[in-house]
Amino acid sequence: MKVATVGDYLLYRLHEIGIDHLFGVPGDYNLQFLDHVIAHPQLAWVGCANELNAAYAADGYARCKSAAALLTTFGVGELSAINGVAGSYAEYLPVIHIVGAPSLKMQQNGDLVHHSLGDGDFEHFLRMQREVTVAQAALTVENACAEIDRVILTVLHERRPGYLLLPTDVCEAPARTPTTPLKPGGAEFDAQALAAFSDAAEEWLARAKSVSLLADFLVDRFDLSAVLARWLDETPLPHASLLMGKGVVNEQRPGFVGTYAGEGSAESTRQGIEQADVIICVGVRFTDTITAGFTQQIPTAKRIDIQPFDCRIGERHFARVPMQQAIETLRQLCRRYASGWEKHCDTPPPLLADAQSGLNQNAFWQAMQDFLQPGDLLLADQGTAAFGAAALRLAENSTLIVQPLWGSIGYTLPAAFGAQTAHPTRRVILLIGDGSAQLTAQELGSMMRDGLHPLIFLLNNEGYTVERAIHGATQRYNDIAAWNWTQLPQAMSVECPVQSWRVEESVQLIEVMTLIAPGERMSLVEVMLPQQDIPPLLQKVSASLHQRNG
Ligand code: TPP
Repeated sequence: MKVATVGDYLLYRLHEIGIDHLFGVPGDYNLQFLDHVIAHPQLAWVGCANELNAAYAADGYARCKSAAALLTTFGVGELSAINGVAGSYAEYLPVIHIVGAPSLKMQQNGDLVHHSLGDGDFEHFLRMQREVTVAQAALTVENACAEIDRVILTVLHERRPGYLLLPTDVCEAPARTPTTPLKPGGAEFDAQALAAFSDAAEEWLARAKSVSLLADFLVDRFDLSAVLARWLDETPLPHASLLMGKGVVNEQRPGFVGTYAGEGSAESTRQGIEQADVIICVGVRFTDTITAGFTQQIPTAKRIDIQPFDCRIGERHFARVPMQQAIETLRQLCRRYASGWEKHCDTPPPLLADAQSGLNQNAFWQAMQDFLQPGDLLLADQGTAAFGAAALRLAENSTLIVQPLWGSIGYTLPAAFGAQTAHPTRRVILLIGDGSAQLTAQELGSMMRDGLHPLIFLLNNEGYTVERAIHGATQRYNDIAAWNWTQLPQAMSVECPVQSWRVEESVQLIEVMTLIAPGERMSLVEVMLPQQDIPPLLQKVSASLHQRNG
């Protein structure tokens, strides 16, 4: 692609790092840039219904590709997106947020232009974005190319969002095709610290009688799932992930004991992890909702903790020992010492059989378990959906997208749009509550426009059940407007290539599941569930949250 302007240069770099789509909403400060996007031979524009959804879609895309890009307009657009970008920051997703801004000339004059606060200060929003991005640049004609490179490299290194403010005249300023490719620097590495880490780990592993492993989302974010898989294939230690990183390990592999959630875990899962002499944690952050309120029993005294850029063994800290080197070191040590460790571990318990015939949470999750296929890409929103999905045993090569730390409801619907755009041939299954879907439902229209075909299970339990479980079970504030869900796709697409069903009985659900199983057409299944029914993990989490808020 020929680079003639700064706008072209930016697109060249985005494409170079593996981005093929740009999500966003037009505005007059980014329209010219959009002409360059449309003219780009490989990069596709993906228009969204609003900027919040676009940010969520970019986040979903970044979970499936090397990075994502988001385009909004100054002030009104970028501030609508900021919640989504903050989610990407909290949960480590490399999203490059490009904001089309008034020209430098207007800014220097202090013009009272639309979408500004009317005080001639054009940095209000840049200052706000600083809190949720790892690198920012207000581009000028002089600095543009170098700053674009710096921001992109920082985003790739830290796996968190960056911000580029692109004034209209800077976008059109001349630029040249880069002569050298972007070279992401590796994590800072200290050979001495690694040797000390290796010695200390050996001391622990040589005398351990049992060793377990917890892996979580940061393994995925720093692209080390394959490295971890090699380790676990060689030495199938008793292992688990937490909900946030569910899918990071193959749940069908020997040694997998279930999804760990502190006291919210199945007893055998908990014992399989907690009772080992040494517990190796890789890429784990213990946050409240995935540990049933910090009830994990993983004492520092028996924990080896591997983080992206440093490690700990007990109280000892090893700076500049990156995750990849730490994993390789532990893999070698496991090969040497694992023969002396206890081998028995339980497989994850099956979902509880339900004597009742009615369609309830239990029946739904059992049916969903049977529905899963290898390679599925699931998304579960932050209601009963995510807490129910925690108990599923995923098929091989499956992915689960959840957002339990940022926990912004409605996130998964546009994230499914982003994920399916990245993986058009995978079967995408969206599990979302009626309350959550009301926040971002507009993006169904964009998915239909683009011919995408996720299978959507809309859990209709008449309102905010997860909130009812925490507080105000029957209060009006936990009710929502009753929508006619099965009619919605029709209203959102003139062509409407969607099939929709409403199911009230388990047998209906199972029958519909067989019809939609191939995943070749977009399907919306409205699943009617009891208003106060919640999955077991959520019972424990909500009790803990209620107590903490009290
Ligand atoms: N607003 C945002 C953006 N995010 C939130 N997490 C909340 C509000 C608070 N909140 C958490 S869960 C929830 C709310 C309002 C209700 C979710 O209801 P629904 O999607 O219907 O799921 P259910 O638990 O009923 O299955």
